[in-house]
Amino acid sequence: MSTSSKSIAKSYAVAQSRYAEMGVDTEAAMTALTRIPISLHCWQGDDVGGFEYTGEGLSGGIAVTGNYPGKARTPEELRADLDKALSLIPGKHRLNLHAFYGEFGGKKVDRNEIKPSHFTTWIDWAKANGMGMDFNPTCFAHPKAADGFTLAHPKKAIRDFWIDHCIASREIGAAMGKALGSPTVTNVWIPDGFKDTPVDRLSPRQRLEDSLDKVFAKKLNPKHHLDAVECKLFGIGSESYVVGSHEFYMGYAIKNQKLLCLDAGHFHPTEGIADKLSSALMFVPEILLHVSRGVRWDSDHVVILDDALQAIANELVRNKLLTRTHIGLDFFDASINRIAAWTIGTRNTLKSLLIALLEPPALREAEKSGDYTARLALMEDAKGLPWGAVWDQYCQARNVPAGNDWMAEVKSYESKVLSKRA
Ligand code: RNT
Ligand code: ZN
Repeated sequence: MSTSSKSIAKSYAVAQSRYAEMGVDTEAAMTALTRIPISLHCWQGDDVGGFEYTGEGLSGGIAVTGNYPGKARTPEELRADLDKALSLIPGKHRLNLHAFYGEFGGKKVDRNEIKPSHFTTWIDWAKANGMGMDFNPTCFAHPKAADGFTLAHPKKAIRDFWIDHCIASREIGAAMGKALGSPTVTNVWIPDGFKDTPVDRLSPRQRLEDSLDKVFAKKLNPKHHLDAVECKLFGIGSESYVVGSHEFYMGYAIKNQKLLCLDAGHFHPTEGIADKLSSALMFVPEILLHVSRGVRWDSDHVVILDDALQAIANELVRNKLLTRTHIGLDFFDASINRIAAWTIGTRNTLKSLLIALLEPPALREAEKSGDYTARLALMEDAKGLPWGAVWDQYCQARNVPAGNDWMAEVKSYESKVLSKRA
């Protein structure tokens, strides 16, 4: 049964007055939500496969499990799937592309040879959709990354190859940002690390700093392009040591005033990233978020509306950090319908932001007056406020299915399109 527009309007009216009693303007919250773009990661659509000539398997200590039928095999299929997902997500968003999703016309174009021209169709597609784009060098799934090191490799020739790839990626990012009139965040993540306990933890980090300095040597116009660096605690095959740790990149980003990328799955399993935002943003210019969900390890499960996600959204809204935070997604699940995965994860991220935007001012007032009993009581009661009715209204007003109605669209796309992909 689909959600009827009459019942949505009715529930919303009740919710609106309930929130008004608490001093919350639901219309203002919805307007604020429309201004928050989420960068959808292309790699959920094809299990981090990319479109290169090599067919090199995924590597770099990240892994996708599952073989749900219908994954995108070509750029056209991936764009069609993204179109479908975007039609089920309220608001204007962005596309986050990895370098190995370039369109190389079946030719061997190695990573150090990529050019903005390999991304023209993506840029045109984003332009037609009124979307900005973000970008990433792909420092994995390549023979020159096979021994687990890239920018911190002991061999200069290998380091130089990856430096050139990252430089090429920044140029592509800048071209995207210029073409689309909104800065592209190009995020450098490398897998470099050791499976077992290293003797020398320092030299690889010195090499990484040197490589990054070379990658970032050319100044690019911040109107078109921003650099981010992503830290990590461990990966599969780099359990004992990751060169680009949190401390490394926190230091590097502060020293060089780069964006720090915080991925929700890149810390100890019970460590959240929410509490890092207010601190990091005192010292780095901006933040890139990789909203993800680790289950026991950095498993990149689809984002759900859990406490960790809500804590991130609360921090961003309460401290007015949204203008300096770029929100991107980073999960990949091949065990369920991939378009549903995008839709669920993105809608949940938006829901968490809406809930944060609807927070009653009484919480902060209780804290200010030193009444921590009231703060806790209000915080817990706020969880029961009718935000779901506001969400449905938000979706309906933007011509996007409310409630669970989007699932019917995914099912129909699955039978009409995905099931035909062998
Ligand atoms: C890996 C990082 C990185 C990747 C993507 C594909 O642990 O999270 O962001 O997931 O670049
Ligand atoms: Zn990430």
